[in-house]
Parts: sequence; C-alpha cells; structure tokens
Amino acid sequence: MNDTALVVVDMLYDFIDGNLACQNADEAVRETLGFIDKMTRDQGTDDSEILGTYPILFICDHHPDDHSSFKEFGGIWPAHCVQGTRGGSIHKELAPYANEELTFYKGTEAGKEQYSGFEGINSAGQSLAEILELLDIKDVYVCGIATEYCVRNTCEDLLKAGFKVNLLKDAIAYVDRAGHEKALDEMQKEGISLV
Ligand code: VGL
Ligand code: ZN
Repeated sequence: MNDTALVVVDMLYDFIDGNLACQNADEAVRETLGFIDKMTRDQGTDDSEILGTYPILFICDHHPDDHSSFKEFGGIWPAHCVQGTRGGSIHKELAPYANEELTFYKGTEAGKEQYSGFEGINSAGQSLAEILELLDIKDVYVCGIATEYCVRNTCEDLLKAGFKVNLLKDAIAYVDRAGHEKALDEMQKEGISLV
C-alpha cells in the first residue's frame, strides 16, 4: 500500500463557499476527511509513519488578481482563488494535512489557464508527476473540485502518465450536475475507476 497517494484538488474556499462555490462542496470536504481518517486508521496510530506511508498532495488554483480567466479580463469565471486571499486557501480542516513540498500551485501566470494539477509546481519548482515518481507512487486516489474542470484534467493527465487512477466519487464537487455526471461517465470509459 505504500505505493498509494491521495491527490486533493482545489479544496479552496472560493470553490466551497466563495465566488465560485460548487455543488456538493461541503459533502466533498466531509468525505475527504473521512477518507483520510480511514486510510490513517488502516495504517495504525503512528502519525509520522502514516504521513510517510500515505502522502497527501494538494493542488491549488492560485491566480494573480488580474488573471485572464476572470470575466473582467476576458475570461469565463468570476474572480476566484486570488493569491493571498481566504478564497484561495485550503479548507481549514484539510490544511493541517498539507505540507509545502506536496502543495502544487497552478494558474499563477495572468495569461495562462491551467485546469490540470499536472501543470502545477510546488515552491521548489517541482511538478506533481516528478514528486509522485520520487515517492514511487503507482496508485492515486483523487478528490476535489470541480469535477468537470480541474478534477477531470488532473485525472486524465495522471492516467496518461501511467498511474492507476481512483476517483472518490462522493468526495468531488461540481459546477453543474449534468456536466458532472457526463464527466464521470466519460472518465470511467477512459479507464478511471470510480470508487
Ligand atoms: C477551476 C474554474 C476555474 C478548477 C479552476 O480547478 O476546476 N474551475 N478555475
Ligand atoms: Zn481558476
């Protein structure tokens, strides 16, 4: 099991209760905490060992305040996840599980939209793929927001890179219910497991 990791995508306040609040977000946070609790318990009680055994990686949408995806700058979204704001911060119950090397920021350049966690880098400039390889991870569980955008793009890139991808279907939130269901269906056909 030590080839397994959890990737938490954009569980940030703007996607939960802020400018771009998504459906099922509170439930998705609860489910994620439940999953972490369960995987922790399966490994016994030694916290340091658990963290070594089951890395939890965080993806964060992390925009400058003039990002091109914002409506006022020609994009399709309300302003969201601006660097240094509450809206761009990881939910407080999940934040204790985040560490710097395993936190990847995307959408940091004003001119570039980045939905995939694969385009994010940590503070040392390392990518998600690089770190997953260093940790010798083969099997990845994914949860987060939003199903149709960042979750989907991240899952598809993980699959392309050769990982076994398990999407925690109750631990994801979405912009639109029909879009969510269509995305789940298509992802499953591509070889992503819904668990
Ligand atoms: C996302 C909308 C805007 C996402 C990011 O990560 O799913 N969605 N920016
Ligand atoms: Zn964004």
